Amino acid sequence: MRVAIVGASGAVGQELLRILAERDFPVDDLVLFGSARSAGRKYNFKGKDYEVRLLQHNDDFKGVDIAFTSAGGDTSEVFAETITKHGAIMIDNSSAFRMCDDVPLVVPEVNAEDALNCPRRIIANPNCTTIMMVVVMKPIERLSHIRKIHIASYQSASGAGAAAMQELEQQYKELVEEGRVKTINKFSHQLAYNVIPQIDKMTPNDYTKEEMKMFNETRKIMHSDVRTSATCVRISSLRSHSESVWFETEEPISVESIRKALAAAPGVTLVDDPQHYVYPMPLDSAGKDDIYVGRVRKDLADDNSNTLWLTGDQIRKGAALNAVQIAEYLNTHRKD
Ligand code: 11C
Repeated sequence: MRVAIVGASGAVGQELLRILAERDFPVDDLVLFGSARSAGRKYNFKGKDYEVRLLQHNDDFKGVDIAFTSAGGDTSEVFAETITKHGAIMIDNSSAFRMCDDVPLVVPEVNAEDALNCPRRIIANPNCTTIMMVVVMKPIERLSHIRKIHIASYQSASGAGAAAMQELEQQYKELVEEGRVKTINKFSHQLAYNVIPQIDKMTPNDYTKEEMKMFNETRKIMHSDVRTSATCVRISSLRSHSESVWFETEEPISVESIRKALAAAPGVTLVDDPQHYVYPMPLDSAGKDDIYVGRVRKDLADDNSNTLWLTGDQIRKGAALNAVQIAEYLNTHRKD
C-alpha cells in the first residue's frame, strides 16, 4: 500500500509513524507531507528516511491508497479534493467532516462497518474524548440502552498538540527558574499548577465546541439518541485524557454486569480494585493502546444510573491508533 501522512511533524503524525511500524501495517511506500515549516525534515520509518514534502495542490497523491490527515480542520477542508481525487481514501483526524451525512465517523470497536460506506472517500476520526468514552459505553449499551451521559473530562496538554506539551513543560521550568510563568501561547491561561474549564471555542449555548462534539459525535457513532452533557477541562498532565462518566440506562443494571461486560470488551482493560488503591491514572495509560476503566459503582442519586472513571492515551487511541485501526479494517473488508 502507498500511505501518505499529512501533518507528519505533529504529535499525531509522529505517533502514526510509530503505530504503522509497530502494527506492521502493509506500507510499501510512504509519503510525508507538511507545512512550509516542516517541509524538508526527515523521519525514519522501518530503517529508511523519508523527507517531508510541502503540501500543495498538485498530483502528489496519485497512487496513494490511504492518506492519514492530521494538520487541522482548515487544511483538511482545503486539501480534501486534492487528496482524494486520484482514489486515495482520506482518514481525517480533524473535525472538518465529522458531522457530514456522507462521511462516516468511525471507532472500530463500535461501528467499524460504517467505514465501508464512504462516498466521498473521506472517513472521519472522532474527537479523542469521544472515542475513549464510546469504546467504554458500547459494551454497556448492549446490556441496556443508555439514555443520558454526564461527563467531566480531565484532558492533558497533549490534546492541544506537540507545541502545547512543550509549553506546559516550559511553564513549569519558568516557575522553578524565575518564579512566574511567561509563556502562554497555546492555552488561554497558565496551565501549570492550574486547571482550565474550557477546551476549544465557546458556542452560543455556553457549551464549548469540545463539549458539543461529545454530544453530537456520540450519537452519530453509536447510532443512538443518547444525550451527553459534558464539562471538558484541561489539566496539567502531559499526556492521556481521563473522564468521569455518569450514565443512565433504560433498565437498572448491576455493577457486576458492567464489570463483566467491560472485562470482555475489545480495547478496554478493567483496573478496578479501589479498596487497594487500584484504579487507572493517566501516567499509567500514557503510551498504551487500551482505554482503562475503574471506580465502577452505582450512582447514589439515581437507581438507573452508574458511574465510572476512564483514562486513555489521547494521541494513540484518541487519534493515531484509531485511524490506523480504521485503515486495517478497510484493508481486510473493502473490495476495491
Ligand atoms: C483536546 N480533544 O484535548 C481535543 C483535541 O476535535 O480532534 C482534539 C480536537 C479534535 O484539546
